[in-house]
Formats: sequence, structure tokens, C-alpha cells
Amino acid sequence: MEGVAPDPSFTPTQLAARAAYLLRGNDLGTMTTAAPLLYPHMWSWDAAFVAVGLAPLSVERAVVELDTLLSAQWTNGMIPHIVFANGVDGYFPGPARWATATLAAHAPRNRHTSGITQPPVHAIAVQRILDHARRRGRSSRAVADAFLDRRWDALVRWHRWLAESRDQNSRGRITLYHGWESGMDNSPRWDAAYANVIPGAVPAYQRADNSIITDATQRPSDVEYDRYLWLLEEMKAARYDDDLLPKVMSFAVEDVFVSAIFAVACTVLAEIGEEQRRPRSDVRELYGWADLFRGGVVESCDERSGAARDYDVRAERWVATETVAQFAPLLCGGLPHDRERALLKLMEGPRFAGHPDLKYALIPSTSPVSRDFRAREYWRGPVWPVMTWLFSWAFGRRGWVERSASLRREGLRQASDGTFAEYYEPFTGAPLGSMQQSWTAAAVLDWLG
Ligand code: 9WN
Repeated sequence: MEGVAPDPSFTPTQLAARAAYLLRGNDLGTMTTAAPLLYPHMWSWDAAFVAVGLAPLSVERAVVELDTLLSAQWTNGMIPHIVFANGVDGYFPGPARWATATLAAHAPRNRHTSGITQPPVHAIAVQRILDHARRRGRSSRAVADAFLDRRWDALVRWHRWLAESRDQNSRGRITLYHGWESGMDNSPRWDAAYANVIPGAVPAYQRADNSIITDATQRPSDVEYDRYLWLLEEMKAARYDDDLLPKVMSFAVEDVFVSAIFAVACTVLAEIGEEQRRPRSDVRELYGWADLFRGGVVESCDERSGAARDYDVRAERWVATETVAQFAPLLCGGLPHDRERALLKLMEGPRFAGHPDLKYALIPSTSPVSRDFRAREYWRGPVWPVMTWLFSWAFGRRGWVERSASLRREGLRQASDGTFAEYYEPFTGAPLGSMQQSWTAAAVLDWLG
């Protein structure tokens, strides 16, 4: 193509080396920050993806990552969404604002954490660690086995907490009390629920994110932040009590995407448990939750298109949005064949990954044809490499080899700019949000490993 400058692009070997170097740079010793400036602490689902990326480099270091996270697990079983690095500032809301150490009966005493949770992808990381350990020598296998001995109960308790405290009526869907718990903070999925959150007196605050990402079109707005922080005040007033949250929180949504992740994670953990001879009763319980939540996901789906919906508990209604969450059942399975085919067609068609103007054939966080779409704004449009990884992993697991390979191929083409961006503009491929994002590097390492 004469006259067109080639994209700056790295070979796979160079890219893998840069990804490994990045993770090393973000490593504080026993935890990897989600990103160097914007997110200088450990995030729960980031840590799991980071462990996936570390596993091909060092099973030992991957295990340390999960150990650090699990050592901050609450006594009720919750894995908190942030484990704060000791003595590191620079993120708001930090430990003082959450005040979990003084307010929450179940919070750990030796670690500062936030008071909410994040999607349960951790069993996937454990499985990838075991896979790599098997291919390595005896000492790596011993490290992975010892990890499982040490942490099996904690992992089951984590799943039990989700199944019991976050699905108190056994509907097969996880209830969230804050949009941050979804990991898709400002997705249009939450617009209706947030519209009903009327902030009371939010103590004064200063955001830190917008002095790092200074382009306001890439981050949530101040109005959104007021609501995010008001929800913290509601939780604090309830002292983060699992039994009070359903009664007092003005945001309560059954998240279909987290529920699908939970269903598949329960299956993965049950399979590990079977293989590693863990108690039969744990394995049975895990398979039981997998069935229940797969059913909960399928129940949410549109009769014809198979598209999944969230449920707004406060408004008592289903919420359909044209976002990546529509494809939740493709992660965990369970849809009848015809509806699954329809959903795959939707995903690969012009409303999503097959949109003719996309730079790469990847799934944008929000459909480019939706009126809620914003090409640069966080979870309202950009492509998130970590989502690409999750779907490529899930499709591989489901035996859809071609689909999995195509996401991997396109994901690597997108990442070959070497920025390891948090998210990308879908039409131009411009890197957005934080650069040097750990989980983007981890995805690349797993793909190239
Ligand atoms: C709030 C760390 C996290 C991710 C989330 C992503 C973003 C935090 C923020 O960064 O959320 O938890 O401050 O915006 O939305 O998925 O885990 O990478």
C-alpha cells in the first residue's frame, strides 16, 4: 500500500518480551499493580488475569500473586476488589475512604482492602497455573500442588460466599451493590439503575484518575463519581454487612455476565477438585452452583436472539442493553442450540465484531450501532483486550477452535502496537486509558505462551 506508513508493530517474540518486562516493572514483590500510575494497587480480577500471564513465565510467581490476593480474603469468604499496597498513595478512593478496617467485622486486620468484590475469574487462573505446572518439572508441580492444598478451602469459601450471600433467594444470578463490582464500571448496563441512585451528602473528595488520564472523554464523569461514592457511604452506614446490603443499598442489580463467569468458574473449580481428589462434597456443591447459575443466565435470555439481560432488583425489571454482556451465555453454555447460533451470529455480525468499520474483528464493549455507544469512553464502546482473552479462552474450552483462534489472532494484531493499553478505540485502534496495563500484557503472554 503505497503512501501509507506501516503501523509500528512488534514481532511476537518482541511482544512477549515486552509483556514480560512490563509485568516485571509492575511487580511490587508479592503483588502486581493493575497499572503503574492509574491503578497502583492489586485488583481482584486483574490479579487472576495477571496470574494467567505469569504462569508461563514462572509458576512460582503466579502462585505468589494468588496467595497475596487470598491472604486479603474476608472472613465471610469475600475476595475484596482492591488489596491496597502498603504505603502507596495515588488512587481514590483509598483505604481511609473505604474504612473497612474499622467498620467491617469480616475485613482482614493486617491488610487494607476495599469493601466490595469483583468477578470470580480466579478458578480460571488456578487451572492455567496447574496446566503450566504439569508441563514443567517436578518442583513447579510441587509448588502448584502445595498452593492447592493451602488454598482449596479458601477458593470454595469464596464461591460459597457468592452463591449464598450474593444470591440470597437462589435465583442463579449474582447481585451487585456497586457498578464497580461488575468490573464494567460505567457500562450502559448500569445507566437505569444509577439513575435511581440519588446521592445524599457525599463527603468532599478529589479524584485521582482524571489527573492521570487527563482526556475526560476516556473516563467516567464527575456525576458518575458522585453516585459511585454515595454507594460507598450507604455501605459504610451498613458496616458492609452482607445481610443489610440487600435492604439498604439503592443500587442492586443481578449481573448476568458475572453470573456466567461464576457458572463456568464453578465448573472449572469442580473439575480441578475432581482431578486433585478434593472432598466429594465440595465438588458436588460446585457442580450444583454451576447448574444453578447456568440456569439463571439462560433464564435471562431473550426468547429469540438469546441475548442475555441484567435484572434491576430495585426497579424489578429486566434490563436489555447492546453490550458485550449480552454474550454471557456463550461463556457458560446452556442455551438451546438455535438460540446459541442466533447469539453467535449477533456477536459476529455487523452490530458487534463484524461491524464493517472496525479496525479489528473484536467485540466492542458496547455495540457501535447502539445510541449509548461512545468510541473512546471506557466501557461504553472501546475494545478491552482482557474481554477478548476471556472469550477466546471460553470458546477454546467450548471446543470452538476457529472462533477462539480468530479472537487470539485479532487480539494480538491489536496488541502489536506494544502499548498494552487498557482499552482501544474500535475504529482507529488508538490505545486508550492506562498504558502498560498488566492484564493486557498477561493476555498477550498467555496467547503467545
Ligand atoms: C474501579 C483495575 C480496574 C479494573 C476494572 C476497571 C477499572 C476501577 C477504576 O480498573 O476500575 O475498580 O478506578 O476505574 O473498570 O475492571 O479491574 O484495572
